[in-house]
Amino acid sequence: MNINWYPGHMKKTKELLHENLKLVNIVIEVIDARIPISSKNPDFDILFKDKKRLIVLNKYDLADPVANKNWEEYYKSKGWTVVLYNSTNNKELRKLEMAIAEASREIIERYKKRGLLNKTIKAMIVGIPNVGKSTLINSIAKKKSAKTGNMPGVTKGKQWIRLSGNIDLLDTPGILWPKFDNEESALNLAFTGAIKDEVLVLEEIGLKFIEKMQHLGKEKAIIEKYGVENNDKALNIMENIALKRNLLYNKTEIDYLRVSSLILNDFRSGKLGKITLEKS
Ligand SMILES: Nc1nc2c(ncn2[C@@H]2O[C@H](COP(=O)(O)OP(=O)(O)O)[C@@H](O)[C@H]2O)c(=O)[nH]1
Ligand SMILES: [Mg+2]
Repeated sequence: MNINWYPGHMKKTKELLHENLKLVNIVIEVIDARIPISSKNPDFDILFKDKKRLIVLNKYDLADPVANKNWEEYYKSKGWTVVLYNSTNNKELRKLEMAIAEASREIIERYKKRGLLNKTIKAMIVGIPNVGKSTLINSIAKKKSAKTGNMPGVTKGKQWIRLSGNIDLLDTPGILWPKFDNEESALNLAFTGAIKDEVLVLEEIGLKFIEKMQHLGKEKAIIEKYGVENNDKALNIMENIALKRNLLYNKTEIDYLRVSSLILNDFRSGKLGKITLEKS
């Protein structure tokens, strides 16, 4: 699979990321709990090596509860603060604030020793497309008042959102690019919608998704959702779904595009159940 990622805009996006990184002590990396490896790029460990890290396993409401626990432990064992989060539920905001406070503790201690009691901690949100950065920032901004930064060293016009515990969050996220080092990661990104459908052959992605579910031993989620007969061949399952749902051309031919869209949209919106595509 050959995917052209971010044609053209990447240079400017990278420059902005580097500029904003200089302003913050903490990097809040949002990843997709359904694909906790593919929605991360190991290159960023170098990019963020001087920063405190908070890993937000976002969309955990769509992911498998047991896998969520395992992934939380996995990233904690790397020494990072980790939080399972649902950006669409602002009742969870307190949980996020507490995680940010935990990640800030060391820096606050250091400030205290130097007599800097009221110094604010500055944080920014980063992540690849579609992990929920904007949803997260908007939900925070709605609850908190945004203020224009006029602090020394802060570029004029940048907006900061004040969180509890003297923490200022930059209101624009840093956009990262995923690593396409193997087809499996690229497919995982396609399944979750992190790659725009327009650049994909959706019929192929739908088929690969059924194969992936078979590989994970989770094909039952598909079989039961659409009430079709199971089959070792993913293509047969797909065709059975199309027949069942009447997704046909001229009343006879399978409409592979529509049946693929149906399955992928149902997965993306959680209608196939809580599914994690990667094992820790
Ligand atoms: N179920 C669920 N959906 C989410 C969550 N966070 C974001 N989304 C959805 O994921 C999609 C992409 O979110 P967006 O904030 O635009 O991602 P961004 O590209 O990282 O800014 C949107 O449809 C959001 O509603 C979450 O925690 N749970
Ligand atoms: Mg966004």
